[in-house]
Amino acid sequence: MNRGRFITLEGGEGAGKTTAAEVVERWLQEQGRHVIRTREPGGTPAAEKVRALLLDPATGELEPMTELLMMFAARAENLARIIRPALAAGQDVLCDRFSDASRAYQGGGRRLGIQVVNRLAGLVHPDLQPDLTLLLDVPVAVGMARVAERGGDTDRFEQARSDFLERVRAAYLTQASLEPERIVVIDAGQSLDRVRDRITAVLSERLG
Ligand code: T5A
Repeated sequence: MNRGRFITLEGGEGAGKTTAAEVVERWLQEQGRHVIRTREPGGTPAAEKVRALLLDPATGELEPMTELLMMFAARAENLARIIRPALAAGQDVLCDRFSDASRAYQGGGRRLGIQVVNRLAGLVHPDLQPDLTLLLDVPVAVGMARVAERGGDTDRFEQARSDFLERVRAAYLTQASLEPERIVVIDAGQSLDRVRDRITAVLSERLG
């Protein structure tokens, strides 16, 4: 049986990944694909507990390496229990964030650098990379305004300073420039309708 396709969504805070996920899932289903949706950190009961700790503002400051290792610990669980079995069964997997988020947030934002993240990725998923990554790119101020408008409690990362979020954005864009075959940058500062249309066009072009 052919392995399913592994598609990831990335972006800074308030970029609109949730909306994008719905567009991608519907498009794949219209192609007759069985789609498994998951997210990181999270996706399994244990990984969701790690997520809760990582996102809770009450956790306070963590050593950047601690934060990175926790992201990869959760990822190892998600890979073993959700992602790999689904791909092996021929199902497509749509994952809200994956190792590019570690490159951007811990590598760039927390200044650990890309090499250390790549070494962990090489240990945890040496044989598996996303087939397609949609990077929803939005200026930091626009994303944060959306988060504020959405209301509700903000998590540990949404409370980060804008210079941290600028480094995250820059690291994402650098990664996209290094891997243009895998990572497609979507201008997520446009209206929702335009973002939806662009995502659909990219999916047709890359996976149709
Ligand atoms: N993290 C994660 C790491 O640091 N390292 C890692 O390795 C990993 C895996 C996870 C956090 O963990 C960090 C990064 C994250 O901070 P998360 O829930 O995945 O948290 O990430 P968030 O960015 O917090 O997810 P959100 O659900 O808050 O944001 P979304 O999904 O990007 O945005 P969404 O779709 O909810 O949109 C936000 C608001 O904007 C509106 C929406 O309606 C919504 O109200 N909106 C638009 N408005 C106008 N025009 C558009 N084009 C719009 N698109 C969306």
